[in-house]
Amino acid sequence: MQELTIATSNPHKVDEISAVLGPLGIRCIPLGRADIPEPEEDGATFEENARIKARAYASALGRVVLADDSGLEVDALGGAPGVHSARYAGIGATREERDRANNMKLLAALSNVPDAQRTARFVCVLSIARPDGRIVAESRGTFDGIIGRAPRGSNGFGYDPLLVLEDGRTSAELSPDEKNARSHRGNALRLILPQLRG
Ligand code: ITT
Repeated sequence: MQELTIATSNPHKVDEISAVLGPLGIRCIPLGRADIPEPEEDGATFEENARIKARAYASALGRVVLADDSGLEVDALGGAPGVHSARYAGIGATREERDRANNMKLLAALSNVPDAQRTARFVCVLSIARPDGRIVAESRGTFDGIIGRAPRGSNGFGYDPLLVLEDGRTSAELSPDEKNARSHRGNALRLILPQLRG
């Protein structure tokens, strides 16, 4: 069984990535160390931020790592919150509090926007780096929907309760397997796999 370190502070990402890669014989190792300073994600794109994280953690650990930069693009907001999705509202001591505040801010920003203009998508960029800083694989996946009028569902994390899919359910109403089968992260993982094998 191969091992791959998942360079993220977000346990939900580790769970989703492990659920896809585990059955394919890749054991995902969480960071598990609090002493590595989180790099500043000051890139203008998901690609730049994914590379920043992958390089920083690969160099600190001396191991090949996979990093994930992701977020929500809302068309009526010109693509915001985009790369700023994690700290859109800028408040909350815990991840759950930050997610709730982000969802409330997004609903308020869209309160006057009609349903037809509430199109949005999750984006996930995965980047794999070696300790010398070389990026050896990269992929991007997306997951389309519209932003609902109120949060629904208790699975997933982040903006999942607000992204309404074609079948009327939100991303937070999908089981973990259903989400991975359709999501930005699941799609990015399926695209990076052939590069991993190489
Ligand atoms: P790391 O940087 O340590 O990986 P993070 O959670 O801060 O953890 P990002 O900087 O990539 O990760 O921010 C991603 C944010 O985008 C995340 O906090 C959510 O608010 C949102 N997001 C990403 N993927 C999502 C998903 O699958 N479902 C719902 N929201 C998601």
